[in-house]
Amino acid sequence: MKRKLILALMLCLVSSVASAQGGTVIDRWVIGGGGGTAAGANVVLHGILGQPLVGLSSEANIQLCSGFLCQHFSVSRVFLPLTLNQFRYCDPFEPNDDRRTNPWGPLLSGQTYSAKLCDGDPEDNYYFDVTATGALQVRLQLPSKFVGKTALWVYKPGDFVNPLCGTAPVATGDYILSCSLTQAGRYIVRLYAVGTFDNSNSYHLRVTFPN
Ligand SMILES: [Ca+2]
Repeated sequence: MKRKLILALMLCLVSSVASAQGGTVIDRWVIGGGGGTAAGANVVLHGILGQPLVGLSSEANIQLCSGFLCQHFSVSRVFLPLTLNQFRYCDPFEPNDDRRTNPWGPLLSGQTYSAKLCDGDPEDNYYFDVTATGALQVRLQLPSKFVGKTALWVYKPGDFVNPLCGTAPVATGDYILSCSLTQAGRYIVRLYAVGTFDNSNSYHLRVTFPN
């Protein structure tokens, strides 16, 4: 209740100032329910909760901005919900956080790939294409803080739910997973860490399969 009262007073104050300066108005359907900035190491969030209209109206000697983001944008409309951040992908294979929609690939048999599981990077997914049945070997080398906290799963073609093989947690820093590929097609390798991340050190992944 107190928050609503403060908000109402703020809107009345802005509106009256605007009117006194010569006719610029804030539309009555503008809602200002929150706002502000929260900053971390590499992330800045601008909160605009409850602001369906963000824009700038100008006259000769006055400009009114009906939203907290006007200092950053010159757009006339912003639609809810809007959350902006400055998250930067921490390896060249991202975004690859969803095995169904954006796995990176194809991985080449016998080639080692280096990537990271960073802060805000929920999981990494890759695919590789198999043309013949046979043995699969996945070698995963982990930075020390991921040992005992990382899951590694392989999914067969057309099944994103039940892993063909894998393990969780991976208990050693140099782990080899072996299983049989009984059909040709596109396979998924999925890995993620639970409760930790590493912005500096890479893991190394190598998949070997018949092709
Ligand atoms: Ca990653």
